[in-house]
Amino acid sequence: YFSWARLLPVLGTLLHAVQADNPIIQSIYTADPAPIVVGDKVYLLADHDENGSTNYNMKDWRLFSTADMANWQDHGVIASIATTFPWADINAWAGQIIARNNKFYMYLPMRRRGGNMAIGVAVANSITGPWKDAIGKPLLENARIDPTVWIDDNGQAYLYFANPGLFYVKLNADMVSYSGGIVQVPTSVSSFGSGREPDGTTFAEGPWIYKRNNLYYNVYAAQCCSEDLRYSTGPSITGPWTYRGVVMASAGKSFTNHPAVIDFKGKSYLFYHNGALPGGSGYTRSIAVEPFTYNSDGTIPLLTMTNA
Ligand code: FUB
Repeated sequence: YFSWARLLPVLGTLLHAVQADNPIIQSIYTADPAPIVVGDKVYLLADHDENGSTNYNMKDWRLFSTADMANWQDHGVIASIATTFPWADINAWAGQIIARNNKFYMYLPMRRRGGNMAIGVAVANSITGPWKDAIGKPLLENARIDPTVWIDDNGQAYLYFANPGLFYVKLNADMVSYSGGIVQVPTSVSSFGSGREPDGTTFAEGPWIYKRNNLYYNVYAAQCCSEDLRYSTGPSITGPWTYRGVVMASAGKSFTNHPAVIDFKGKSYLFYHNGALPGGSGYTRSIAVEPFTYNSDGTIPLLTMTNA
């Protein structure tokens, strides 16, 4: 016999399978999403904001995975400053994982003991670990943060990083060293729009570099602080970049935001963070995701946070 009482839980399950509720991780505070598709799953590297935090003194990095963009498995701490990087002391910030050589490489910013922010690199045979410091020292020093990595079609890997300014190095095939110098990307108004950053553009931090359909994208956190998300595109991984506009117009209850974009099972997704969980703020953030469809010319539509 027909009964709404029986049907509603089934409908609820079906809806949940289509779209996860934001924020997607509700058990802890998370920030700076870095998803990667591995096989039939998305793995999500996340920073971990401590309960009640009033600063960015984060200590470890977390991993989550999903096969359906609705149900997320918690793989726990995959690297921490205390156990993985003895040369660092605090500030486990925004990183990214990439696969190569039948291994996984993870680029992570943290503060060198008694020094500035630096970028380390960890390596693992499986994305769930165990992860080890690959070189026992920083790969990049001098206040570098927010690494994003991409392997171009010719096999050359590029590690971009930021703040202040936008830079890249060409990684060697071993993925744990680089050749040539650090290249600073010119941040002109035509590349990053006219804004209130010290260089007169909108580029602040958090670049996420990728290629899709012969177009290179640099989606980034803009106009610190409160940040929004904007993007530029270019004909090559080194640009020249052309400013394309706003992707998401706020950071919610956070004052930073941080983008990541992937395609998975035929859909495109923007990951970001805000302060949507109870107790949420600029230092107790939550990762969320919005599905979207590229416009036919490859531009990204303006997206709105849900459940912010
Ligand atoms: O989470 C610490 C820092 O805040 C990140 O490195 C920036 O991108 C901003 O989200």
